[in-house]
This record gives sequence, structure tokens and C-alpha cells, in this order.
Amino acid sequence: MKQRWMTLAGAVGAALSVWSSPAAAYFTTELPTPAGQDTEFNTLHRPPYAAEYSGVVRLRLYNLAGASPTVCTGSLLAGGQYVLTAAHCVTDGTGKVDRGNGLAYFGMDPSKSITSNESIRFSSSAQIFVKPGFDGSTSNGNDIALIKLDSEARAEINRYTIYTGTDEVGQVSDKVGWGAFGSGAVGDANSKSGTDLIKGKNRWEMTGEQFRAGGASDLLYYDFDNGLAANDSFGLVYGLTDLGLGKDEVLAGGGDSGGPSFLNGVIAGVVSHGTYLSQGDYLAGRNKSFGEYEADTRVSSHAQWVASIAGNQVLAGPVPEPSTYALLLGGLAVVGWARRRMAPADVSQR
Ligand SMILES: [Ca+2]
Ligand SMILES: [Ca+2]
Repeated sequence: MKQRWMTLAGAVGAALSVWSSPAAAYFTTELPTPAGQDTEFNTLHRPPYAAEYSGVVRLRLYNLAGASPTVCTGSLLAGGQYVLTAAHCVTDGTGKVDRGNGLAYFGMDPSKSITSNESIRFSSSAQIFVKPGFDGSTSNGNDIALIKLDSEARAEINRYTIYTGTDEVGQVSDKVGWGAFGSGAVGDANSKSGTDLIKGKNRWEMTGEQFRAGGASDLLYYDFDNGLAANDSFGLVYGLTDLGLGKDEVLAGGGDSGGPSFLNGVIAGVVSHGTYLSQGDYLAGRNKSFGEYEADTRVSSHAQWVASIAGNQVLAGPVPEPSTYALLLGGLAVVGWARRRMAPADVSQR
């Protein structure tokens, strides 16, 4: 099976091209229609501004060497100052931090361009936290990072917690990201430049351990279906027959890297990487067509690490401990957490 490992950060050659780069983002099963029109595409794929996804930020990340910025997506965590994103958005090919400063845009006002929208800066590489173990290769896992903003976002901007369960495979997540967008029928050749948040859904079908021998357990895989068995790549290659979610179905692309996948409003995945397989690809090559796949970083695998930096208020539930001791105390921990949750004044679990 031919596999190429490609990351999705929207690397661009010139600063001015950042916002118009057709590097692509969420691809859908339909051709996009213009924003503002009352169409099924807009109902399904353009979430309202200043609403539940107000804390999904577009990141503009500047290289330490002064090279042109890259664009990624991130999510504001509970507490209001840390943004969750992908490690490959802020590192070089070896996993070392190579971003020195940047901006998180909230995109609250659709009448303004993204760059004239509200943003919060981060000013140094010391405000970037990369998961230890990330080696620059997204297919090896640990593709997750945190950015501490210079100040806390105002209270009207939504914050999110992170998933701590372990039942992600088989579930449908809500996926949302900034950037260009297009249709899986034509691939990225005609993708639109990204001035809107685009949303959709997909179903995680396996972890990295099933995807390949020695694969990372902290990766969650999904394919891009058009409803035809001939383009069901996971069905053809792995026997995981699933023809998708119809018009809701999306596939992540460049500029969506680091963006969230939600289970009931809680972040369970972070966009990492993807390409095509030996079978099922609708348009030959890596071009965001039907039949390609993507992998999200499984956030629950890193919940404890995220909380150790951003605080325990980011956890949507108790973090499972691998040790026997933790298993024995698990029932007590659940009861304790439930009690804390019922007492809103107790915002800290530390
Ligand atoms: Ca499929
Ligand atoms: Ca393709």
C-alpha cells in the first residue's frame, strides 16, 4: 500500500498570499455556494458567526527565522488564554519549535476581512508548548500543541473543554476550520479562498494501530465518502464498509490543521494529516478528492498533558489513569467529578 505522509499546515511562499492561498480546507460533497445565500450548502456548512464556534481561531504563525507565516486553525480552551492546535503548525521537520510569534483571529464579524477582525497576539516561542515525543513526523503521533496568548480572550468568546473518554472510534464528530474550501468531486483545483468558517461531519473508523503496523494509538482516521463503494477507501483497503454521511460529509485540508473535531461540543480531535490510499481515490493523487483520508490527533490521549499546562478546567471529564491504582479508584473519581460538576462555583479541580 502506498502511503505518503503529508501535513496540512497552509505553508505559503509570500506573506501577502497567506489569505488568498488556495491551499484548501474543508471539502464537501457539494460545490460551495456564496456566503449569505439561503442555500442547503450554507445551512450545512457555514456556522453563524459569534455563536458556538466563536472560539475556533484562525492562527497566523511567524517563523523564528523571519520567513513568511503559515496559517492553521486552533481552539480557545476553558480559561480563555490557551489555544489548542497541532504540533506540526509550530515546529520544523524535527519537531523543534520554529515559530516565534503570531496572531489568533476570532473572525467575529463577517462584514470585515479576517485580518481586520478581532485578534490576540502571542509574542514569543516560550509561549508555545509542544507535546513531548513529537518528532516532526505526524504519522508517529503526538501532533498536538498549546499556544499561550498574551492576554485572556474577552468573556463573549466561546471556550471549549477536551474529551477524556476512549470511545471515539465509530462516533461522528463535528468538524470546523478556517481556510479555503471546495468539493471532493473536483478536488483542490477549484477551491475557494478562506474567508469563512466551514463545518461538517465525519465518522472516525479506526486508530493508528489498525491503520498500519506500529501505528500511533493517538490518531483517529476517517475517509471522505461520496456514497459509492468504488470510492470507499477504508471499505476497499480495510474492509471497513461505510459510505459516509451524505451532504454532511467533509474532509480536512490545509489551513484546517490544528482545528477541532467536537463530540457534543467537546474537543475530541485535532486535524493532523492525510493523503490517499492504494484504492478508492476519486481523482488520482493528493488533491482532496473523495476516497482520500485524514487523521486527527486523539485529544483524550493527551488530556493530562494539556491540563498540566492549561489547567484542569480544560477537562470535560475525569482523565483515565493507566495504572491499577487508578482503575481501583476510578469509580470514586467519577463520583467526585460529578459532584464537582454540580457545583458551578467550584471552577478549579486542583
Ligand atoms: Ca468510507
Ligand atoms: Ca485524490
